[in-house]
Parts: sequence; C-alpha cells; structure tokens
Amino acid sequence: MELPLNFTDYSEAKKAGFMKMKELKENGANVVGTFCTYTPTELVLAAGGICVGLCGLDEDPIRLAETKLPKNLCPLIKSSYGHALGDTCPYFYFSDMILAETTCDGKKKMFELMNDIKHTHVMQLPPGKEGKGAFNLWREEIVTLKEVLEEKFNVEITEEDLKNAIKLKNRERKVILEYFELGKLNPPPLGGFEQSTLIDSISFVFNMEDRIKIIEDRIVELRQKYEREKDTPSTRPRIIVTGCPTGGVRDKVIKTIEDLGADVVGIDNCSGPREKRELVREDIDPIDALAEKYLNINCSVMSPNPTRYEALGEMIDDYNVDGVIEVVLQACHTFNVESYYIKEYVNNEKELPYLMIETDYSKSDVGQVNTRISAFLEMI
Ligand code: BJ8
Repeated sequence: MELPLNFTDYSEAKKAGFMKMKELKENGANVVGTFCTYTPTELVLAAGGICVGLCGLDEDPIRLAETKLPKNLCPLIKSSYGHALGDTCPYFYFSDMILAETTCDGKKKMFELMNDIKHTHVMQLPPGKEGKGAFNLWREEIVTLKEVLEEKFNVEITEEDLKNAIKLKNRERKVILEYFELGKLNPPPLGGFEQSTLIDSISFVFNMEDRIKIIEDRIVELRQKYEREKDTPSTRPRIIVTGCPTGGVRDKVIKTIEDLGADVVGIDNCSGPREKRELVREDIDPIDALAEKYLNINCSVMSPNPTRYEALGEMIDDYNVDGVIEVVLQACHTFNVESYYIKEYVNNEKELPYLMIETDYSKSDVGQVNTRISAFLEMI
C-alpha cells in the first residue's frame, strides 16, 4: 500500500498542514517557529505549544532575500528569510514567536534581521561542546528559554510537564529511528527520497500521537514489503548521503542518485537520524537532560566535531554501504571545511569512495550534478 498522497509529496503535506494550523490557531494554539535540530522542542511542548519548522526549502523567496542579505549566503538561510520578508510562508505568519540558536554565522546574523519582522528569541549555542563552560552556558540558555516561554504564553512549565514532554519526544525519536533503520535491509524497502520526504512532511502533522501512528503504520507496510521481496536482494550500490540538510535539493541530488541506479539507504543529516540517535535521559533532572542531549548533536557548527565521524562510521557499517555522497549547500563554510576530514575518513578509514557536491536551490547545475553522480556510481 502506498503512503497517503500528502506524505509522499512534501508540498502537498505542507499545504494540508496550513489548513490544520489555521484551525489550531483559531482554537488558541501557541505556535513557535523553529529552524534547527538544536531547538529543545520539549520545552515548547511542555508549555502547551506547537513547534513548526520554518527552514526555507525552495528557491522562490531567494531573490527577495537578496535585497537585504548578501548573495553569497547559504540558500537555506536566504530562502527562510525571504519567506519571512515577503510574508509568503503561512507557518511563519501563524508563529507567535521564532525560536533560534547561534549555529552558523549566516544563520545567527540573519536572525537579527528576522527579529525586525517577528520576535526572535536566539539561544546562545556554544561553538563547541567540550569543557564544563559549554554545558553550563547551554544549560543556562535552556533555563532562560523556559522563562521566556512561560512569560510569552502565560503558563507555568512544571517538572512533570517537562518529563512528560521528554517521554513523548523520545517515543517519536525511537519510532523515527526504527523507520530509518529499515534502510539496513537488503533489498531496502524504502529509499532515501521517501525517508527525506516522509520525515520533512510529517513535521506538518502537529499532534504528536498522530505523527507517531503514521510512522508506525508505514513501518508495518515496509516490513511487509520486505518480506515479499527479501528473496531477491538488490545489486544496486548502497549509498549514504551526508552533510547539509537536503530538503531543498531532494530532487536534484537524492532522486537523481536513485534514478541513476543506486539505493540511498541512509541519510546522515538533519532529515535523518543525526538528532534521533541519542534520547533525552529520563532518569535525571530534565533541564540537565535536555542540555546534555542537545549539546551532543554532531552538526559541523560544533568545533571540534568528532562524534560526526563515529556516527557516520556506524552508519557505513550497519547499512553496509558502498559509497558516501556529501551535500554541501553553497556558502556553508562549516560543512564545507569539515568535508576535508570526512573525505579522509571515508577514503582512508572506511576505504570507500566519497563524492562532495556543492550546490544550491537553483536548477542551473542540474546537468552537472547529474554527470558527477553518474560518474561516481559508474566508478563504484
Ligand atoms: S543542526 S545542519 S539544522 S545548523 S546549511 S544554515 S549550517 S550555512 S542548516 Fe543546520 Fe541545525 Fe546544523 Fe542541522 Fe548554516 Fe550550513 Fe546553511 Fe545550515
């Protein structure tokens, strides 16, 4: 059985979510717009609020964004800001506030401009996770966020509220991880295009229980598919895509890899298991637990960022991978610089081929991307 139309098509899911969001707002929902997996969403849930991701994944608003931002900036940042500036994203419109973090330089400076449009609370994320100072700073930022949310939404976030929100988010993490791990099977019952589309689309289902149920149902369908097909393993190369978020280049990169004859079995980025791997501890003070968990996310904005290699290495082994393709969005300096060591790691430690593709949201390099992926797959 195929997924309902709105979860295989990101723009359909986004549109369907608009109506739901409008209804929720009419019933008094408190909505917080977010941009990053470092956002401790449990606090918003504990405040009775709803989080909605606002990362821009399309090219349309970029021209407008460039009237205020430099052209030489990551497309995700320009697209996100362009939607805010042009008021072309209903989710931005419906957000009561924006919750952001000091991740990369481009994003954190863009948030200063975004604050002129809508109240943007920026959490000070430490530039590295090592040392006591980093944990203490981040923990303080989480305490401050709790106070900001309490004041904004006129609620008290109790320890019990927070513990319940942590449990609920952990359930969601576990089920999403189980869904991703179906990519370990051969033949893989799902490709990277589906993984990325479903996970980005599901963010527009605002009831967490509904969200969990949709993924659980899809897991059952995919397991049945695997049972039917398991006697004919795939001989296609097994690829992991790593690097920047790929929602804005899903067609240009992930679909192209699959159309050219490979299986994208895993996606090691923020649409993949990067944030899901580690649960929030349920046996310690909830604020400590949130600080610990979110500080450990292995994004390239952290310096140094050794756990990214461990996570990628585990995926390469567990998913039995034949090659790694890294996507770097143009002007993303942190992933771009880190790609040097990722290549070394993949080539030398894992003895596998590696390809880095630097791209943006435009169609101007579709042919070139296609040619490079094709040559890479032929080599494998
Ligand atoms: S945790 S990947 S969502 S920061 S691609 S805007 S880093 S210049 S999106 Fe990200 Fe959080 Fe990290 Fe994930 Fe800057 Fe790079 Fe653009 Fe990026």
